[in-house]
Amino acid sequence: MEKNNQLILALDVTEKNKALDVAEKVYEYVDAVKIGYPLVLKTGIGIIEDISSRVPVIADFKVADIPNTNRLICEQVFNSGADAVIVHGFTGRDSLDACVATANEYNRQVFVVADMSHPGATEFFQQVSEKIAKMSLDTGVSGVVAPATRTNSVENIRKIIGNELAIISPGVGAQGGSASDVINKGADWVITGRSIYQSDSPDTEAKKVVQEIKNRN
Ligand code: 3DU
Repeated sequence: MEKNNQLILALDVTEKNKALDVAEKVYEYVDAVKIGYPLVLKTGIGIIEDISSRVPVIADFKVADIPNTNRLICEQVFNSGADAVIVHGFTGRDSLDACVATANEYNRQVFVVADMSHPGATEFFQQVSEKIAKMSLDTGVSGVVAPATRTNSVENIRKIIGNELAIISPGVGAQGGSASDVINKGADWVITGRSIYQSDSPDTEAKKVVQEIKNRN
């Protein structure tokens, strides 16, 4: 994934035509499209191939199983044409290693969820997020996911991972996070879904985010 506009679209619509229409409108503004369970469960995994012919696809399946099952899941994800997969780290190093080994076979990428953006993340996730960030170093992953809704977490995780890993950051727009703030705190890309795909003009919304990032102080 090339770092141009620093924007990743979260394409969480459930109708194939809507997905293709929104994607078509925003291709020029996004560096990747993130596709997860809502769209794949409704339309089938072929949607990843459809979109990946135009732009890199990050498959957000938050893979969280034993190593063998993780390997089987990642094989299907990469066979579908995805460029990267998002996996959980709390399942432990062996489960993460299985994802990375599979990604290496396909020459693809892995991102690890280091912290989450919703209020409930403070109940359990925050207590392990630093450990997950540390564990992710030297594993061969490309980066971590950290929340735009809590930029102090992004700042902290950036200190832990240095420049070795990228940070992709969801929570901009509908969840209240600011694109310029989280990029200033160390994120490489922001992830935005609803504020773009629910808009009457997804291209205008995507362009706004890109301009906010480019013009930030
Ligand atoms: O809130 P939005 O509609 O902009 O979408 C955010 C996307 O990022 C959505 O796909 C969600 O599942 C994902 N995500 C988070 O929002 C927060 C996380 O910590 C991890 C992933």
